[in-house]
Amino acid sequence: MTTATTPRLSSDEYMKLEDQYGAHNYHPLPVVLSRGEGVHVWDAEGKQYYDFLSAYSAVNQGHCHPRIINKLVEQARTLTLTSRAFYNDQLGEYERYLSDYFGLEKVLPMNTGAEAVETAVKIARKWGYEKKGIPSNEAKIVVAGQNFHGRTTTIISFSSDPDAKGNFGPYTPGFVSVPYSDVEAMRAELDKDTDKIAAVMLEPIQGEAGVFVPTEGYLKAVKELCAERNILFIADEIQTGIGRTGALLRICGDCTCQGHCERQPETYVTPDVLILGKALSGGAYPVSAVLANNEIMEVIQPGQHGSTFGGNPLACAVATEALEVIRDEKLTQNARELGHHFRAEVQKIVDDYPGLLKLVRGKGLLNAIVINDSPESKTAWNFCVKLAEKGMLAKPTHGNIIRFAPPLVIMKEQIEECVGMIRSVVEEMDAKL
Ligand code: IF1
Repeated sequence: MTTATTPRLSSDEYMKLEDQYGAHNYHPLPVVLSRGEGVHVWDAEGKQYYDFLSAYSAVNQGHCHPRIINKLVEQARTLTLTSRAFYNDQLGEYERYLSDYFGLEKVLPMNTGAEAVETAVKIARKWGYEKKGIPSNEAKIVVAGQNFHGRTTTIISFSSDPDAKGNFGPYTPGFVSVPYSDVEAMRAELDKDTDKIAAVMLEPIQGEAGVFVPTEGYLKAVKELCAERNILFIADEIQTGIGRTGALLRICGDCTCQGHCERQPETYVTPDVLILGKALSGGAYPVSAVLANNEIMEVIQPGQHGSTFGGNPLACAVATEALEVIRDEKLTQNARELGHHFRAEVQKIVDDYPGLLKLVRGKGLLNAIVINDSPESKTAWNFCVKLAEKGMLAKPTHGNIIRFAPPLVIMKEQIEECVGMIRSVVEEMDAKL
């Protein structure tokens, strides 16, 4: 708590503190945030911004959503952590709620995204040995090039990003990478070693790769290839799930979304293993989960996996409320409608300034523009610095791509105001080309 005897520091001073005492594992934009509400955040000097990163899609419900925060405080006063050595009175109802919400029979609760991905990898391998009959220690999991699934030692073992991977070896074996959005490459790989492949794991849209949307029908085709070969399809919806892309999940299939998303059975598919994180708590607490049907989840027995904090009462209460907010406020629909509007408006800017902007792409409110310059250039970074000056926060990825992912509670007029800011930055930068 701030008291009268601890004066607040300036943004410069806060940045110096992080620089001096924190590990340098990030390179943040020079903005120090101290408050958030809905689509807005404020810096240490009180300047207001629209947040177009949403903590990498963790605050889909908006910053400090009052319902989620009230639930957090209420549960924090009652019971926070019991460990799984005992039952608690929140976990079972939460698991039932998640199971109904996403249409899969069982839930394994964890905390961070990377932990949930690790959990899915372990489940898939064990299923491979015990259900599919893969010879001991020979299971393979097929992933896609340019993937991002987190930062643990096993997960970076199948990364293609030299920064994420370099000098952290030796790496975990058992992963094969194929080009993303290429059905024939996937088919060839799955036909090579079919009896040893336990699973395929994909992001339904590649976030870190720069909001890379696969070709229409890709996910369904991969799911079919998997089903024909007794291979599990694992969907990492940590970033794409929970309304972000204008559907409850990017891969929706038979989910019991109760009218949440466009039901297009011909294009949507059901994953065998579903990984959720980020917005599962609305950003109020680290909550992740892996869902699968009984036949798969039953390979995990007591003592074989877990986490001190996984499934704690505070997490369960917060996550249930966060999902209810998505439903009650129709945030999935809002993401879909305003996403169309955003892309249409930004497309006009792209058309007007082809020298500076290459394209806009995305689904729902997970979008990106590609700057017409090399990934090594500073153009995208400078773009984001200028946007911040105007009152809008976004972050470059892969050098020349800028992701736009506001909280899903954003309104049409606010989208239009932000498109105006983008246009004015483009005008200023284009004049200097
Ligand atoms: C960072 C990106 C976003 C994820 C998918 C698992 C995880 C993530 C699909 C791991 C995490 C983050 C982490 C963040 C940057 C980030 C990111 F730029 F790398 F691509 F969101 F856009 N699967 N994504 O996107 O979840 O363990 O972090 O909870 O700072 O590393 P986590």
